[in-house]
Amino acid sequence: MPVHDLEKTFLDKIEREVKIEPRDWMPDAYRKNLIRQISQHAHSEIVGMLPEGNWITRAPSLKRKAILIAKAQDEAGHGLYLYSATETLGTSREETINDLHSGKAKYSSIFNYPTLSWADIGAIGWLVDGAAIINQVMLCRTSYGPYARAMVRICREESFHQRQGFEILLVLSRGSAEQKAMCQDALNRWWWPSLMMFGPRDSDSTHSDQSMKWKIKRMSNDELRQKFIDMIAEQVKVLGMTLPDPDLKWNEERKHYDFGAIDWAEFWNVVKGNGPCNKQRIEARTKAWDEGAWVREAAVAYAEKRKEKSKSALEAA
Ligand code: BYC
Repeated sequence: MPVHDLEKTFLDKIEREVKIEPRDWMPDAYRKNLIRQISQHAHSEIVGMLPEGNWITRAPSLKRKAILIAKAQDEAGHGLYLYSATETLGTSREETINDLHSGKAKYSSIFNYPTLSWADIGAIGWLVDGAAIINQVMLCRTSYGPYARAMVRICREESFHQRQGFEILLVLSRGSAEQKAMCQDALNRWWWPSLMMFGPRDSDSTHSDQSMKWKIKRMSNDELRQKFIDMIAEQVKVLGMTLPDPDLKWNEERKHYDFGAIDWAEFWNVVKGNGPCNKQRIEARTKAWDEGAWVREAAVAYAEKRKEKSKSALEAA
């Protein structure tokens, strides 16, 4: 079929909300854009385990430790679904992971901030997973089938994560003066970086226009950010805490919360690799990859042995 007709069929599917599947024809730029976004999403899940991992050995009780381990394990699983979805687009996992280690591929800016107290684990669950859900609910309707299907399961697990985070903060917010202060301090530090998770303002977003046309993205960065702010500004009242933004105010006319200026210079600085923990995060991932080489080699050797065994069994039959 001529490319023109293939493209027409592709666009027609997008228009009719029919999912694009791995073996379908797709424009090169669509494939590239998806590889970029899905692999970055996978890296975020994997790197995102590091700030939380910092607290597994120091969780305040056995129950808290078990919950945190389960949450980090979910994130490893999310990373794996997403690496697999990336592979369906014709790229190898090694290539994708090399791009993370070499600094070519990004991961969410939020994971370049340190987790200084136990309350940070609550703030990550409530704010970071909360922001992730708002973004990912939209991605359940993304046009690429494997990505959309992975998102459905991921969103279910993320809602549990968000609730566990909120519960950690709720307990602290009802505790001693010291615990209350710890809770407020965590919110003060995580609020602005969590707003940056949605990406640059729409006017500065490179990919949004095309991604919206192809229905990879179904809502813009600014729309999702506003949705998140409206949700959190209400939920924070239950905690009896405040958000560190004096300009945060309900606007009756807009039916949304107004909010103060985001420090975009800080965002770009972190994205470019100069955040508080960028170096540490990549070093930890590279070390884990190198030290895990023997596991990958053993898995390949085992798979080959099994293949050989079933081949000889077939020949003997
Ligand atoms: N951080 O054109 P734009 C989780 C980059 S993990 C770093 O608007 P796009 C969790 C962007 O990549 C869930 N970079 O981009 C895990 C682009 O640069 P490139 C994480 C950012 O793609 C463990 C440039 O800026 N969620 O929940 O249309 C523990 C221009 O941006 C960021 C996802 O990954 C950022 N925040 O829109 C706890 C969601 N923002 O690639 C929790 C999937 C932008 O041209 N991703 N950049 O070099 C998306 O939905 C979209 O990629 C974004 C950005 C909305 C993030």
